[in-house]
Amino acid sequence: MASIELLGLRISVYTRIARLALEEKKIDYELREVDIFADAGPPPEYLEYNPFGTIPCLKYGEFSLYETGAICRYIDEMFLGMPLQPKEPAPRARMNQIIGILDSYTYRPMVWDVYVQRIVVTGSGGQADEALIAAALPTLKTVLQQIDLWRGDCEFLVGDAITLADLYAYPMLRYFIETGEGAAMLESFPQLNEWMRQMQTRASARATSFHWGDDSEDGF
Ligand SMILES: N[C@@H](CCC(=O)N[C@@H](CS)C(=O)NCC(=O)O)C(=O)O
Repeated sequence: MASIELLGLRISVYTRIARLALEEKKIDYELREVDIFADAGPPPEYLEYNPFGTIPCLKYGEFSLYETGAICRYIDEMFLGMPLQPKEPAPRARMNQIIGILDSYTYRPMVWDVYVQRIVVTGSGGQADEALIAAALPTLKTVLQQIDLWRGDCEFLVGDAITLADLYAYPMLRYFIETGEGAAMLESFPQLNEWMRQMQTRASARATSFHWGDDSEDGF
């Protein structure tokens, strides 16, 4: 059998989503770090796999694939292991709706506008753009309200089995809760906070920790 390679970065949210899918399915793979954020831009050889320069990209023999949604669904449908998508149309649609919301209205404000400003920019001696952070928060609250409402009393975001919706939400929220604003917002949704704690204990979360040398992520 050909081996699976994932081109990406350990610190990248979308790389982690694909890794979580591989880990949950218990599939062997190799993470190959590609520094798309280098001053010179993505390495030219990477652009041959993905001309848009975003990560991750999956390689399986001669087959290569970029766009995390396509990668995760391929992993789930191609390989044996625990299913990561509901079979029934309504929960499957809800899962896809959550993924759409996370892609369209969450990733940029949550990770770039709040986390990067609050943690990365200030951590390197700069001044956070407070206006950018303030503008991001109302939308992020709406995102959490929606996810919390749909989840109800279920163990995971869509029903009582883990799905791709959980694997998408976790890495974004994991960065968000490192900020004061994110931690406070999540605490105002106690059930979602508990879901986060449960996600954090999973072997897949530990195996894909963002933080070098830290397998526990006991940061909140
Ligand atoms: N639509 C892409 C988005 C992936 C994405 O934005 N990845 C980030 C890293 S977490 C990235 O490559 N950013 C660089 C850029 O946008 O140029 C996907 O689903 O894979």
